[in-house]
Amino acid sequence: MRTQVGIVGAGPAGLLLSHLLGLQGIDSVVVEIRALDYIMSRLRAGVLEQTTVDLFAEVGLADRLLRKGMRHEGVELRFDRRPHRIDFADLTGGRGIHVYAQHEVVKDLIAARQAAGGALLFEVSDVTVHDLDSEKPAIRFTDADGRAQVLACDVIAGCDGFHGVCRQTIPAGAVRTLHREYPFAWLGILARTPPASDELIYASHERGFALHSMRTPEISRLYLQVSPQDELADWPEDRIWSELHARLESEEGGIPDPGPLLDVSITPMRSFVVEPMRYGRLFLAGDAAHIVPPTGAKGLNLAVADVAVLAEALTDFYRTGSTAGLDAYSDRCLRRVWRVPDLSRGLGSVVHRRPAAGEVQRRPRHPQLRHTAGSRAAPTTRAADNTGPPLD
Ligand code: FAS
Ligand code: PHB
Repeated sequence: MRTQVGIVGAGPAGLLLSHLLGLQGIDSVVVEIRALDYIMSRLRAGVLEQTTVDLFAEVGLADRLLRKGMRHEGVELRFDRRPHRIDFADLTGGRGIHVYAQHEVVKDLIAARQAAGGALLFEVSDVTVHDLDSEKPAIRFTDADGRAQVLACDVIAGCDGFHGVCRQTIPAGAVRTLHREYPFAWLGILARTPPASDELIYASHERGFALHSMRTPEISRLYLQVSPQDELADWPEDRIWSELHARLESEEGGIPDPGPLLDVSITPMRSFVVEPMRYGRLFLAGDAAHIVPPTGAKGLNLAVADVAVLAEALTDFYRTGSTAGLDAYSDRCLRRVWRVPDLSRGLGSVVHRRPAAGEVQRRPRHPQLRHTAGSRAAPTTRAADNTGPPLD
């Protein structure tokens, strides 16, 4: 088999890259270890920056998003049992966010690839990547029918997530990895109960952090800060609801009624970045190159930004033969990536309760939140960051 760009992983990064390249007449093949049904139902992110929505609209991927997604023009920080709203639209000249589930984004991307006749190979196995420091790298894999395949390409895009094979194939010492584990995790639930708020609520409470998000007018998505040692068995349904109610309490209501749990999971909190995001003809994008705590709701949006830059660089490469864009790829993406841990940690450290934090660390939390919500400068920065910096 032969293609121009071999893509490992059919998450948002790999599928969007294949779509953007297809629009430029550049051939690609996507190889994915999981089944189509699985990746179209995998529960993940839910918040799209304005920058991501604008890009999707530009490349014909926003029809269903704009019809079914929920546009928010602000967010609520909840502390001292009171709501404090940050008005994104007012502070950014009309920008907002869209709440639209990641698996819906993946469905739209798959539909667009299938409509364009894109090559998507699911349920492959034994994926390995080779000759990355040559001009003819290759992806070896076993296809869904058990046949051994070799996909020769000019470039490989490693879009295979944090646990993927591509980054692990890079020789030790050729890249640097920076990571940090946080002393808390998030218990996430999906519940069939109408959201109790029209916008997201980030709640800081002495019992710990809570987040009220949603997926549809009938389905709420809620998160609780828990200990990284906790297991699902430690969190029976009634404990989840009583803790949510305690942490979301407010003089002005806005607390969801308990409802049937559709999904419960615990996600560890970590930051991880690999530098550079490239090795020879292998370009890493999305979670394969960086993981950020979900406090900033940036994971999916960063993956989108990476492949927008990579698609532009590859288009230039195939149009003009210039490798300038490819050579600048990692620096351009890392400039954006390094803004996020600070962002997430910035909010993360004030809304989360640090188990070992002493009085000196705990006391400033709410005054900091009051500043974040109260003045004009701080919320403007927060609004600009949440709605997404422009693709530069
Ligand atoms: P993905 O992980 O989405 O996709 C990688 C793909 O590669 C997968 O389909 C995988 O099956 C495939 N793959 C792996 N190894 C392979 C191999 N060897 N060969 C072929 N294919 C291979 N972000 C938020 O902003 N908000 C959230 O609420 C949020 N919740 C999250 C919850 C969880 C449990 C996780 C893990 C992440 C969450 N994120 C969230 C971050 C998430 O949205 C990611 O940033 C986003 O999925 C990144 O997209 P990709 O880089 O495409 O990676
Ligand atoms: C979500 O809706 O899943 C979500 C929203 C905001 C976050 C993280 C997750 O910061």
